[in-house]
Amino acid sequence: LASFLDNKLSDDVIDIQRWISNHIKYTLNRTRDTIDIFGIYQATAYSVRNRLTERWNSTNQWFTENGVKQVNYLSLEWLMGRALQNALLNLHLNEQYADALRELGFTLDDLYDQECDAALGNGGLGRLAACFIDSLATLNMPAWGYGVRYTYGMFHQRIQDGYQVEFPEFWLTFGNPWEIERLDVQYLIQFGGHVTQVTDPATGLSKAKWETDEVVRACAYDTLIPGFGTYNTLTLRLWAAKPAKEFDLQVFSKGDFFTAVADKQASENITSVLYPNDKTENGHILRLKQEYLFVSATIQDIITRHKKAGRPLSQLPQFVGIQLNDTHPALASPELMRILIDEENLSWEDAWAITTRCLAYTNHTILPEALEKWPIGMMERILPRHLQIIYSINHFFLHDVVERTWPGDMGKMRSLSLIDEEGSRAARMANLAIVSSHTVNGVAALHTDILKNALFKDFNQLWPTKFQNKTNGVTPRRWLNQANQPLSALITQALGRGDVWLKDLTMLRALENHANHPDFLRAWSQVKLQNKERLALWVKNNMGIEIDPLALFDVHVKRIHEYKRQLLNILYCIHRYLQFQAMSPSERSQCVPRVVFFGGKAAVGYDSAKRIIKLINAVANVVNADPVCNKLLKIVYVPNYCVSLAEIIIPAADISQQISTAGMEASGTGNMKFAMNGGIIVGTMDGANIEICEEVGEENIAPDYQVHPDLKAAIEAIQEGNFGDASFFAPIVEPLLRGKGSDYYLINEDFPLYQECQAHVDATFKNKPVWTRMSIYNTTRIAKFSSDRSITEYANEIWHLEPSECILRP
Ligand code: 26R
Repeated sequence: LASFLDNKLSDDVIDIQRWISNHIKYTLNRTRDTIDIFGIYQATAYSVRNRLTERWNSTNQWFTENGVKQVNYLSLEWLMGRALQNALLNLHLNEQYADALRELGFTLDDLYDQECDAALGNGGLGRLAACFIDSLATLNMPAWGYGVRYTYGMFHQRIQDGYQVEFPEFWLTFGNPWEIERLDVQYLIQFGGHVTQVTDPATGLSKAKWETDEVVRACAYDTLIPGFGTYNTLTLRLWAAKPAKEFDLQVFSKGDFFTAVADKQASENITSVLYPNDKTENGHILRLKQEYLFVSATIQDIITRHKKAGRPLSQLPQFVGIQLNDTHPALASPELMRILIDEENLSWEDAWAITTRCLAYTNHTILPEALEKWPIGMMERILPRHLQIIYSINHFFLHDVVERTWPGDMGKMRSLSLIDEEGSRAARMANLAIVSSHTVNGVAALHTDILKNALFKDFNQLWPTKFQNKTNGVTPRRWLNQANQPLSALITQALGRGDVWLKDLTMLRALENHANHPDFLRAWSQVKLQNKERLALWVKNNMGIEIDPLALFDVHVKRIHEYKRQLLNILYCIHRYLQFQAMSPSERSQCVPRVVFFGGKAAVGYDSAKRIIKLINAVANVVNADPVCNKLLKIVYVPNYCVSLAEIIIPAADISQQISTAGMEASGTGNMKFAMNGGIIVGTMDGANIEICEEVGEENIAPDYQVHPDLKAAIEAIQEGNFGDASFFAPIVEPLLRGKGSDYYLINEDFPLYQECQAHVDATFKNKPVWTRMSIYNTTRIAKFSSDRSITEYANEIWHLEPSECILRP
């Protein structure tokens, strides 16, 4: 048996074909008459998964045998996108698979399009987790990702009559060939009830006993994460809620079997839906239960794995790091405390030392409405034992730490307390996360400065060494190698050392030697044109709009939010349109034609964001239908912006819009993806834009603007009804006319400089060699923003984690 099990899959085309057909026949139960393209995709996915399984088993055995420290990345969101192409490219098997499938009558590109995105996240935070786990695997870091297996991830967006309409995305309807259901990995999760003090018969000491009144089961689903150019393969473990077997048999004994069974199914609701990132959804009981189920299952799993390795709990911090992706998993702190004290009988002091040595917290936003707070009453009902523990943590913190540092300073007490006492009382999850962690980090230099000097100023005074910066990064495997194969091929050819540069983007600097060769400039702009043609084709096929690939492609894609200022961009579009209308034909012939792309989703309950979507579409309708102006300006609202669409859109951009109100975008990661693909940033000095500018050089981004009658004219055009129902747009544009105080996002203030910047873009775009060189320098100088750099810093400065490359082969 052992020798059979140790057999390794071969990379021969014929073996690949044999495995695919075996899956068609034996896994899917299909025949030559019933197989279809989706079935071919599924069988191909299963055959790739087999290879990942092989590597995954060896990797885990390797980590266990070597007794390495492992980090656990806890995130309520994972925006993974598609898996097939990523796995084939990371395994260097895409050519063999392309050949194998071609002989069977299929192209890989057709198969890729069969896969739906795994969209278990809202935006930046979820996609960052996905980039990070690719880097963790590629860098041979011993790591696990933990998340939630939502039945409904991000909604599907359609634009109907210019409005956003949300539809559920049934991503699991046809099964998910990438996940492995782990019926052998399940934990019970308890809620509700009350806490009593009992005497421990063993020690005679009084201890807390949590008598719960609800229990569900968390069931593990594993997705295997291939590293690029390494055998190492990691786990992303997602939890799904299921009814527990161990429930209240009393309900059944009362005789109402059907009601009792139906009630039990309700437990599955806990993981049924991804919550949005806006304020309106805060305070939902189901979200609190979701966060707790996630955290409890994860902590139980981490402890189980630690014990299985035969280690005492006192050694947990030597072998386990736990990274909190924002405060969403902050209950990990009281949950770890509860398990260590109530179930493992450790003392408070020992439990606290272990907890704070394991945990670290990353903050991703300073917007007050996105800072989590849980009402005390709700915590009391759902998690009474955890509330008790939070009170105790707070008590020790305020008395032993704050009071000793600043005796009698009530102001400090109020700002540092884990409990918000103003208005109705609530637990502040950021404060809990900071107190419970050994390290707190921001996600860009400016953002970390704001954390240290404003949002968490008092905490920083108390523990100045606790705060660190870890500037975000994105994985070049997905955002260059996968999304932009023509550019990736050009770089590989120009550097002449294979594709090792995909593990070390600093190598791209060498391309600057070619930046004055006309042949290289031509090849570079040819690649951009090819990507623009691909996007133009997509737009024609899916939206029926004709666009000119030679026009300047100006792209603004990200979640729709007032601080990201899609409104500034569309007001500027209106201004341009009015200008074009006023021009003579000869003046118009001097202008640079542009296509302005918008894409992104508004949170379901975010009224202003939804009005902005409608305004963009209303302006697009008018402008695109204007025979005089539509040669010079087209506006395209790409519906359902998601990871797989980003892969088509980003490589096609000449410029990208990164124009958040200064101080509000923690980092941004789209900015890095565009620059990596040679797209020039039009941006404010916000988030990571500042650092990108430092790296690529001020001369290679469109100059910063800070912003008049032109804005007023644009707003009046809206008010006159030129873009439909003026009253619908009044709530978003009228505040801009009311003066500084009501223009919260500084659209008016920044408008003049934005105009100047855009004029500069037009002038530069006409000078092709200059423009192409700018594009090249963005790619060659983006190395810092590889998530490999971010992860290396986390490993060295927060986790103290060593790489460990698996050299076991079956
Ligand atoms: C609690 C709930 C209401 C909630 C709030 C906010 C859920 C999700 C969010 C999303 C936030 C935290 C987010 O996505 N932040 C983004 O993180 C990116 C990765 O660090 C940054 O690049 C980006 O600037 C930031 O907005």
